[in-house]
Amino acid sequence: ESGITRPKGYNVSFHCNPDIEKHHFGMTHPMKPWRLTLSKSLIYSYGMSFAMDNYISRAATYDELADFHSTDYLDFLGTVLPEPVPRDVESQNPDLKFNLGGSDCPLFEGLYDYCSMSAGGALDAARKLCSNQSDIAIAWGGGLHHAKKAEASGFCYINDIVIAILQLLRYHPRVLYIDIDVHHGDGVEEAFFSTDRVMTVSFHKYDPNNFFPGTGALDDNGPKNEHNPGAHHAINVPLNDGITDEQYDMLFNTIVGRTVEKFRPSAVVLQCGADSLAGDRLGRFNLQVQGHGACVDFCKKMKLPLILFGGGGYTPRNVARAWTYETSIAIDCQDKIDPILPHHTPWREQFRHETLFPTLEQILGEPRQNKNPQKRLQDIVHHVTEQLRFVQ
Ligand code: V1P
Ligand code: CA
Ligand code: ZN
Repeated sequence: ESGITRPKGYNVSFHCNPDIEKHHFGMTHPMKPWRLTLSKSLIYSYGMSFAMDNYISRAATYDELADFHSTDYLDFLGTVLPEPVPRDVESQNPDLKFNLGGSDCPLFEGLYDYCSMSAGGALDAARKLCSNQSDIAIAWGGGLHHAKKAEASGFCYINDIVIAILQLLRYHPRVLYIDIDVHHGDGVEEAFFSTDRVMTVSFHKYDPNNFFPGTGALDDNGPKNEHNPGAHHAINVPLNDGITDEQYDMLFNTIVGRTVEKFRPSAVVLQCGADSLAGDRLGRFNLQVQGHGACVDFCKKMKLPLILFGGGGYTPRNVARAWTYETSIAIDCQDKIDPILPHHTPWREQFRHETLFPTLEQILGEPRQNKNPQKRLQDIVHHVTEQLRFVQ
């Protein structure tokens, strides 16, 4: 009755695990795994599950995690116990091992299970692409882009994206990674610094002194020694507060379009962190659900095998709206769904406005001041275009 049918000529798989959603980082921590429950309930209420292959993802094994992470780190992660008293915001323990146990990466009940399950969903998605069973694989529980080989960082313990890309590289000669989370995708960038088989492109708020993680300047493009095949294969798009849909889409289409032309990837991974939306608790941009979703639409139109991952997103109702709209784009029913939220959605009280596309005024009252002059955006496009001359 919803009119939502399977997309013609291609398959979409949806990977989730209700056990991920039960975990929590602590009362005051901004990362809320239940935002996945909220997103899924909205997606299902629209009837979208009938248009996809739905899988409950399994937990990744120790060996699968060890494809990227050091065994010292994994062993420690597997044995640490939750802290009896949660730490105050910003308090850091000077003897933290592997950056575990601070305010950003707390030790909570079931931490290892949480990590192995989010990596499991990401790997399942990658495997569906490798076996050609899916053309688009969606894992909103994945996208934890800050984790390093032997270090937790910025709410991320296991880099499920790196593990998924390593799986894709077994079948695909070149993988393009794109990151629209408001934060720099530093962990993924660093993991592939020395290969020309992965190109990373991150759009993010950049302020080396006042915004996490402080890396990702325009001219940070990978170690530039002449023997490094990965030189020039990291693209960074540093932005200021308040960027709008229109500006972001111009940058995204131009930069991603030219990158695809030059790099010719055979698979694409898009991290759809929803903290780049207006009104996010940690973010600073003025993006709306439409502008965020336009990035997914652009990637889908490239007609290459595509993974959609989640990532950040700290105002759960907006996260749910964005990932619902983006699921509808993946299954090609964005023009069929009702912009008025379905009435029988559980958690209905979470959505103060009854629409999938709230206006900036509804979200913020007063939109955030846009500190991205047009001239600066042109300089960014120019730099990236010059950088791409070095590719291939
Ligand atoms: O700013 C910092 C560090 C902690 N200080 C010593 C500097 N951390 C940020 C981390 C943001 C992580 C984003 C993850 C992702 O990219 C991917 C999932 O979205 C941070 C912030 C902030 N406003 O940037 N931590 C916290 N806020 C925080 C607040 C309350 C409780 C715990 C952490
Ligand atoms: Ca980013
Ligand atoms: Zn983020």
